[in-house]
Amino acid sequence: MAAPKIALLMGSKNDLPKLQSCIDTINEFGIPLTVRVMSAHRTPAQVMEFTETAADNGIQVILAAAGMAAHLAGVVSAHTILPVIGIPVEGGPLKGLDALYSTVQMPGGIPVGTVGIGKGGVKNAALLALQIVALSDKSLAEKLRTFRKEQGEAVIKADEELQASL
Ligand code: RP5
Repeated sequence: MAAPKIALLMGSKNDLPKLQSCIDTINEFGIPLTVRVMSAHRTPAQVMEFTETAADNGIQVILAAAGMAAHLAGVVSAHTILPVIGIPVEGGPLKGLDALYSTVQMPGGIPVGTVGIGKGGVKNAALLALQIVALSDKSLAEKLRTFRKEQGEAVIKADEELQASL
């Protein structure tokens, strides 16, 4: 099995169903992925150990997903200069707004690129990670261009169908 180029970390196994589309998207593009449960609060030593060795292990980008007081992406970013994409997980009493603020409002010097709450954000996290890997992978870049083209064609077709039905 090829060494993973992308890591997806989540703060709780309970987050997994909300992240499945991220995993599916990365798998569809054929890029090796590792998926792990680790928590900035509950297993801080594991987060640090994984993150500090990630680059040497061939990881090119880390996705860090957490809900509520979501510190995972920030803590990960504190321990690596790999690009870190934070995914605020929807849920809890505040529906993910707490996770969004916790993830996006990083102090200057420790960046986390943060996607939106919900389905679109989860998909964009996968695509953004793939686009980072594509900087050094021409075949992946071509697949991403094809994806964009087909996505646009689907919108044009939907518009044509709408016009025909009016
Ligand atoms: C966060 O707290 C996790 O990412 C999860 O979204 C939330 C609640 O975790 P559980 O209590 O469901 O394990 O750290």
